[in-house]
Amino acid sequence: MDCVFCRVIAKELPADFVYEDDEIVAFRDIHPAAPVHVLVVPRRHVTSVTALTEADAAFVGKLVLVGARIAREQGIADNGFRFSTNVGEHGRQSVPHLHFHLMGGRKLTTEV
Ligand code: DGP
Repeated sequence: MDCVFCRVIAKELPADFVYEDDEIVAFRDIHPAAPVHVLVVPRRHVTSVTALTEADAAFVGKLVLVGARIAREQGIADNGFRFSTNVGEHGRQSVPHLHFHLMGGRKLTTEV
């Protein structure tokens, strides 16, 4: 298995998990860019949002709802946060396994 997030999900690599269910996990980013920086990740290996289909519509909704739930649990929902996904080279995606960055805990810049 050469996907780093598949290895994290398989517990072959350590991570600080904040959420797990049968389809989705969330763990803290190894290089946090904000006081709260969590990655919301499908267990299933999907490269990016461009690999999703109409059949994934409900699943995408669940990913967003899990992100909002973790934001509330982490205490950043009231002041606001960013929930974003990078895609491909121009999007500066470095790990080719779909993930949403949940970032908050300070006023973010346009860059981060
Ligand atoms: P992106 O550039 O959008 O593909 O974001 C990938 C993020 O994943 C980046 O912020 C660093 C983080 N990351 C990379 N490898 C690991 C790891 O092994 N563990 C954890 N917790 N985060 C990782």
